[in-house]
Parts: sequence; structure tokens; C-alpha cells
Amino acid sequence: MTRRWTQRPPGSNWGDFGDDDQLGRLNLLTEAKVREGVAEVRAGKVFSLSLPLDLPGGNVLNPARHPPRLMPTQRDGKPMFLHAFRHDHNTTDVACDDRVSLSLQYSTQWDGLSHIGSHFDADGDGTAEMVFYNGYSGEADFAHAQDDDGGWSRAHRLGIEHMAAKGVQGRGVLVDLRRHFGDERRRIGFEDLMRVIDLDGVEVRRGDMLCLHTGFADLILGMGGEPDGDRLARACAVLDGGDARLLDWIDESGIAALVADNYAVEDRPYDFKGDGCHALLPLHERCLFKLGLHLGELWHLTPLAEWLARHHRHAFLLTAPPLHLPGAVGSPLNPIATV
Ligand code: UVW
Repeated sequence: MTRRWTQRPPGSNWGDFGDDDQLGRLNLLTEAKVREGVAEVRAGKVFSLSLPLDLPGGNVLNPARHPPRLMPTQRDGKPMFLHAFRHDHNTTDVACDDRVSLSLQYSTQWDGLSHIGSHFDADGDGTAEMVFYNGYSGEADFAHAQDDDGGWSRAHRLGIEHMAAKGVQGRGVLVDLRRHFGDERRRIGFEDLMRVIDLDGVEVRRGDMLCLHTGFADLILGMGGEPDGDRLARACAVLDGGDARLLDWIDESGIAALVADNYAVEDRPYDFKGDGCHALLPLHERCLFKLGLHLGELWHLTPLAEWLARHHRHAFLLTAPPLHLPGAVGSPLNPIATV
């Protein structure tokens, strides 16, 4: 075990799951939590919680991210597209074989713990370094090189493969913000969230994966690949990352992961009102950097939320592994809820 820090950020849990831990709060997905999730399966009905990965369409939500582009692989300089194996006249096979250029966080996704770090003086030498959850170092533990093809990068620590190997299964619990606040933009702080949880009688337990339904992904789906950026910028509930009580509750609740169907769980860019140096995405900073709490974004929660509301239920079995893609900082996925 190697402790990578001499001072840990205030409000963090670094070291609590071990000095070499790379799973963070996913450690709370124990065998008992899987059994709790399975105990929520009564109807046997299954919901896929992924948007088609080519939605929202265009790059309105984030100019750096683009829809996936499928291309055929090449064989002997020829595209493997409706390829006939003509070298043997007795063969009947016709083959297609794809590759893809994919922004991993374009659509339904997990944010990995290597997605957002912070400038922080973890070694106490008086200078801030780029550090990530549990004190892993941007300089030492991440690699990147530029070349004519746009280069390559890799998180040698905190890559999404740790989450994939864990499997990610347990009790999911849904809070339906859309039913209370509708489809207009509203910043949700501690008071609002607690009121909805109380009114709806939602039981959020330690080790649960908490899913927030806002309706945002449903609006995207309705836009059919031609997203209206202005409408989306004014649409649906977003958590208030500037509400310290909300961030403390996320910590104290003991949830294992936090998921929303909106773009970034929290409002973005957050208009910080205080002075001095601050995080642009304070909820990301608290969750990914300080607590090792994975964030799910752009999950398609509406059909599940509607079914749960009709049946006066909130909990379900959630199975949500990312791609097992070593070194990646996030991943698309097709999460499955079973009720
Ligand atoms: C950013 O936009 C930086 O990230 P995310 O997809 O986690 O909101």
C-alpha cells in the first residue's frame, strides 16, 4: 500500500477504502447489496436505460464531443463491407466488419474517476499539483502523446476498467424530479431534493445507486437527432453544485453512484458567486475527485420512472457495467433496470 498524499482535501474520503483503492464508493456494492437489488425484482420486466449512442445528435451539448462514426475495417487495402471471400469459389459467406470513432461521453455514459481531478497540494510541499481521487497524479499516472492523428491518451490509474471488472450491480433507487418540477430548468438544492424524497416516500439506503429522473434525455429523444440547443439549455432539473448542504448529503447518504438523465447531473457552467479559486463543476469535484463516486449522465430513465410511478415503487435491480476499456476515463453503456 502506498499513501500518495500527506494532506487530503477537506470533505474527501481518500484512504478510507485503502491507500491503493481505485474503485471509490463502488466498494459499497457488496454481495449483500446485490441480494438487496435482486429482492426488488418482482415483475420480471426489463428496461434498457440507454439512449441510442448517436443521440443527442450534432455537438450542441459539448463542442468537443461528436456522434459516433462507423467505418469498415480494412483487409488487404479493401473495406470489409459486403466483402465476399472470392479467393475460394465454393464459399458463400459475405462479411461486414466495423470499427468506430466514438466520443466515450457523447451519450449515455459513466464518468470514471480519472475524468475530473483538481489542482491540489496533496504532498504538502506548498504547490498545487494535478491530482485525482485518492491522490493519483495527473503527471505520473496518466499518459498522453500528440501525433498527426490527434494523439493518444491513457489513464494508467483510475481507468474505467476497474469499474468494469467490478461488474456494477445492486439496488437502484429513483427520485422523480420531473413529476414535481416539470420540464423547465430548475436548480435543485438540498431542500428541494429532501422535499421530493419525503413526499414520495423514497428510501435511499447506503450502497444504493441513486438515479434522478428529470426528463432531459426524453426531450433529446423527442428531438430525433436534431437537438435544439437553446431549448436544452433551459430544460429540466439540474442539481445545484454550489449547495454545500446538498454535497454533504451526497457524502453522508452513502450512495454508491449518482446517476441522472441530464447532461452533467449539475448545472453547467456553474455561475460561482464567491471569490477566489474554485471548481467550475463543484459537484463533479466533490463526487469524482473527493469521494470516488462515479457519475452517470444522459441515462434514459423516463419509461422506468413512469412504470415505477404507476406501481408506487422506487427501487429496482440495476446492472450497469461500463465497457472494459483499459485506460479510458469514461464509458458509454447500456444500463439495465429489472423491476
Ligand atoms: C464535462 O462536460 C467536462 O463533463 P461531463 O460529461 O461529466 O459533464
